[in-house]
Amino acid sequence: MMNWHILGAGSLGCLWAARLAAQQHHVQLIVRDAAAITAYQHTAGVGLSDAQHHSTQYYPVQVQLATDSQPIDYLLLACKAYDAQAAISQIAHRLSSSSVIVLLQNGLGSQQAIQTMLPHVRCLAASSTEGAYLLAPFHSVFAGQGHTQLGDLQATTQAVPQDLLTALNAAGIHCTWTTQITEHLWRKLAINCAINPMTVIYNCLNGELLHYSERINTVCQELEQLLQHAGQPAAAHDLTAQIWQVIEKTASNSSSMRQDVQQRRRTEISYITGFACAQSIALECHTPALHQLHAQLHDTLSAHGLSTA
Ligand code: NAD
Ligand code: KPL
Repeated sequence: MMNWHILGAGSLGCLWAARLAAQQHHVQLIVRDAAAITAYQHTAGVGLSDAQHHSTQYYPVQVQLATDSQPIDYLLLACKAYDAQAAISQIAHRLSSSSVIVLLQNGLGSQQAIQTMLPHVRCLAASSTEGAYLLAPFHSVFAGQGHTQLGDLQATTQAVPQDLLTALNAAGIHCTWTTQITEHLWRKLAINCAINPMTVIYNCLNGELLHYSERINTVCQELEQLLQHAGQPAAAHDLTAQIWQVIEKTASNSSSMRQDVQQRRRTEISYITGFACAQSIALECHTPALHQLHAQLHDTLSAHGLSTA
């Protein structure tokens, strides 16, 4: 059995906690403060429901604060990208060179920042198509079955963590090892850059982006160039066609960023178009339509009274 700490008791944190606990792994949820511990003590445990809410199971996992002294073997970092560095700083003293961290954050930038903070810790980045939301505190709904790609963020001579992959798959966390996680993250970033901001700006479902095909195509071409400049030719290959396929497949979806705006939650803009624009400047890649998109998203978030960071 493995010892897992899960930092961030939100949608994905609870989804992973429940499935790992169901397999008898030792799971500790690391929560923000004493009030969160008290709130958890008033629940029946971490709840997990299926998408139709037909069945719910509760798992009595333990909760603790970041200040706990217990060393950490396996850590799942399940907070938003903008909270990731601060969250890791709080538990950094509990990590060692034998710890393994799985980073679930969307976008790019937070993962590299954490690996830089912790050069001697094995950081695995995840790119996942699983979907979950919270029905109540500590109660997650497994809304969309999906697949998770996992891989090392920095070059390593260490072996593929087969025990980890076996344990995750046995827990129903369908995952595959990749030696190209950065390529997957860049490709997902490009898809999210092309789709999510426009669904917020035009307040539309993914499929309705067909009405803005000229703008999408221009942004896609710039993203292809950016991926080439970033040394990611495989991620750039056929990007525009791939993005249109995702739009078609997810036509009736409201993007995660649009859902955040509608629910008045902070978005991960800085790790999506913000990161892409910063990279295009650093790499001297001319992407005017992408910068315009980022600026318009920024203004739209401001108009909604939401954070632009
Ligand atoms: P969430 O907002 O539901 O949960 C994050 C949790 O982390 C919150 O409970 C927050 O209070 C907690 N947190 C933040 N800083 C903390 C700290 N210092 N100490 C303790 N707790 C802290 O987020 P989520 O939906 O689970 O998403 C997590 C990441 O996964 C995001 O980057 C998101 O984009 C990505 N993601 C989510 C989904 C999904 O379906 N929910 C799918 C794919 C990717
Ligand atoms: O990942 C997505 C998101 O909503 O964040 C997709 C569906 C690919 C684009 O909306």
